Amino acid sequence: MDKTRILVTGGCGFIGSNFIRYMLSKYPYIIINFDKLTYAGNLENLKDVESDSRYTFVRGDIASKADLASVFEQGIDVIINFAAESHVDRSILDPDTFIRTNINGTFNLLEEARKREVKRFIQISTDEVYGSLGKEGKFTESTPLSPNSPYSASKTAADMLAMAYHKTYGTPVLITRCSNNYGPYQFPEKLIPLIITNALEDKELPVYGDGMNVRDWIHVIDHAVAIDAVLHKGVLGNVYNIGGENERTNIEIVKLILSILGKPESLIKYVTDRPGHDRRYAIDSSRIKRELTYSVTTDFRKGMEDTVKWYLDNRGWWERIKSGAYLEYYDLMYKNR
Ligand code: NAD
Ligand code: TDX
Repeated sequence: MDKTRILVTGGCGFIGSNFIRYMLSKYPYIIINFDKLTYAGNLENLKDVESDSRYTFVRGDIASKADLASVFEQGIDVIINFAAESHVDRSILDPDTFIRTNINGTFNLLEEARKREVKRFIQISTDEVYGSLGKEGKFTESTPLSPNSPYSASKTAADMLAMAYHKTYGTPVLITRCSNNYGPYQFPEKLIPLIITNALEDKELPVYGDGMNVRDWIHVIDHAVAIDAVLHKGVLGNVYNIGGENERTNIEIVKLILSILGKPESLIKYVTDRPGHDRRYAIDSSRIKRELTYSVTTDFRKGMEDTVKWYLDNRGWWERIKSGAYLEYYDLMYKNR
């Protein structure tokens, strides 16, 4: 059996938990999930794999060198860094933790990778590092980095550190930059789960600005498959864009959810725009498709119907989140809009 030991940071969040489940179902690897359990980390997301002997959970903070040292002493072959503060609106309200986790945390992981000679370090980045597009064009891997929010600036800084470690120390870094994910276990502060769960509760659906901002949506499992390809076939030092080939305006997404649920459009409420709101993201994924023979397989309509069904079938999961501390943030976020 292959005893490769993979450290997945942030594995209790949305993408990390889907990725761990996917990897355990496909490979014999040992997975160590290292997560701080912030408001966004939830042990329930991986309840079904807890008894798998190849899986271990370690509570820890990537911004703490001491927490990291103890996990690295056990031996790590591969690092996949999902751990991050991930919500743009929160980064606008309170950027501090974004700098600490996304920049200092990634720096600490790179230092461990350098000292302990891990075989691969995959930095999970985002298309937001490229900034905003007008009506035409797509981000390629060589588009200049031009982040607009504290969140995307912190992710850009982490990418630059990772690339500098590759060039200076030969650290075996690979970077992925994916577009907007959707699917099960996404925290209900992000557009799609917020709209689904608010609609189920017959609450207002806040749409920022004119609702015409465009995102390129990808199912979280298609993202997991792309990371799998980068892990096994990616060339060290490369950046790989990952897109869903599925550009939609926000208002289209909201109306699609309402039509799947059979709820009225009168729930929609246009609210004050997000400051510095990026207008359009579109990804050119030709490199990963061509060089790593990757393709997206989830049909968007089917993926959205399955996602809506997941939130219907897992009401307890999101009701517990929405009745807790998250409410405070929600009130702060939407009270003056
Ligand atoms: P998420 O907010 O759902 O999960 C983040 C996880 O990281 C949580 O489990 C949290 O507890 C953990 N975490 C936060 N700070 C930590 C720290 N200091 N130490 C250890 N763990 C910590 O985020 P997500 O949507 O799953 O995003 C995962 C990664 O993918 C992020 O790096 C994000 O930038 C990137 N990304 C997200 C998207 C998207 O659409 N959601 C798209 C592209 C890239
Ligand atoms: O209530 C809302 N109303 C609204 O109109 C929310 C929460 C969002 N929006 C808009 C803002 C964006 O144009 O919907 C779009 C999507 O918003 P988010 O779900 O917050 O995602 P976004 O800001 O695009 O960032 C996401 O994709 C890239 C992730 O949160 C990041 O972690 C990832 O890097």
